[in-house]
Amino acid sequence: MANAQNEQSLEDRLAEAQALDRDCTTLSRHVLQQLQSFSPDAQDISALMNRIALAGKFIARRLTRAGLVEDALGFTGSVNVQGESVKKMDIFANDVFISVFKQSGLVCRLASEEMEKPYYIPENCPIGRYTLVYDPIDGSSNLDTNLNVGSIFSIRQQEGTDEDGTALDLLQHGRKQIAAGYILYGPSTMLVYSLGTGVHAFTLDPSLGEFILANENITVPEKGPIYSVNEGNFWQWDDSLRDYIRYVHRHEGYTARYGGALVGDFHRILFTGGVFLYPGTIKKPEGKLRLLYESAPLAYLIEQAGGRASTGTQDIMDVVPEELHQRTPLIIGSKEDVALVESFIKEQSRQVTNT
Ligand code: AHM
Ligand code: MG
Repeated sequence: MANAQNEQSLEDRLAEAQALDRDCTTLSRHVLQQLQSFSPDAQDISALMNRIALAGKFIARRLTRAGLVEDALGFTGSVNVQGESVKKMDIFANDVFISVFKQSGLVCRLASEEMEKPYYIPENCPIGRYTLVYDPIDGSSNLDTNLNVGSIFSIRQQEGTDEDGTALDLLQHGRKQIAAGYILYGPSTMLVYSLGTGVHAFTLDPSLGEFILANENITVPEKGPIYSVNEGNFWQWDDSLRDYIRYVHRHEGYTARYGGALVGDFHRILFTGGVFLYPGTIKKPEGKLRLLYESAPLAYLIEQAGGRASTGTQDIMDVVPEELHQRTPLIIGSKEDVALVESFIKEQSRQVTNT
C-alpha cells in the first residue's frame, strides 16, 4: 500500500516535472538551443530575438488596454508612404521596435512600413551588424473593431553601405534573411519564428511575462481545406484567378476564411493547410502586400514549414525588390494548393501566347 502511494506520487511528480519543463522552455532558451552554440553570433541572435519579444510584449499590453486608455485607437490624421491613413497604434508600435533596439549594439538600421526611409540608431552603428525590417501593426484596419492584428519581422545581416540613403543594400532576395517571424495579437499573444531550422510557436504567459513554447517544428499540411482571399476584388482580378475561384466553388472540400489581417490568416493556414492569396488587381497590379516586410518573412516561414510562397510565376524568396516598399502578389500556403493556383496562371498565359 505504502509502495503504491509512493509510486503514485512519483508519477505525479514526473508529470509535474514535465509540465515545469514545458513552462521553462522560454523563447530565449529555445533560441540558444536552436543555435547550438554560445558563440558571439549566437548571443547576438538570441539578444535580437529577446528584443523583438520585448517589443511584442509592449504592443500586446497596449492593445489589451486600447479601448480603455486615451489616444490608443483611431487615426493620427497623416498618410504614410504607401498612401494609407496612419493609425495611432501603427506609430506607437513602430516606435516601440525602434526603442527596444536603442543602445543594443545590435541593429544600426531599421526599415518599416511606416517609415519612408530606413531609421538609423547612430550609437549602434559602429558595431551593429544586423538590419531589422518589420511591419509594426499588420492588419491595422482590424484595430477599431477589436479583432486580431500582428507584427511581422525579418532580420538580415547588414551588408555594404547605404551612402545615398536609398537602402540599395537592402534590396536583395528573401534567401538573405537569417531569421523571420511574426507576433499574433489574438485571444492570446503568440510569437512564431524561424532561424532556418524549423518553425516554432510560443504563447505569451502574461503572469510570467515570458513566451513559452507551444508548438515546435510546425509543418504545414501538403494540402488543406482553406482558401483565404478578399473575394470582393473578384472583378478586379485577372481571368486566371477568377477561374481558380470558380474551380474552388465547384469542388467539395474547400472552405473560405478571411480575417483581413495577414498574420491571422497566415497563422490559420500554417496550422490547418490551404492557401492565402492577395493577387494583383486592376488598380494595384502588384497587389497590396509589401515584399520586404510582409511577403518575404512569411515566405521564409512557410518554406521552413514545408509549404510554398509564390507570386504566381516565381518563388517569393527569389524576388529581388527594386525599392524598399515594393509590393508583390502573394500566393502562400500548402504546396499542392499553391501549385494549383499557379497552374491556372500558367494555363492563362499559355492561352494568351497561343492567340
Ligand atoms: P496593413 O499592413 O496596412 O494593415 O495592410 C496589410 C493588410 C493585410 O494584413 C491583409 O491581408 C490585407 O491588408 C487586407 O487587405 P484588404 O482589406 O484589401 O482585403
Ligand atoms: Mg502590413
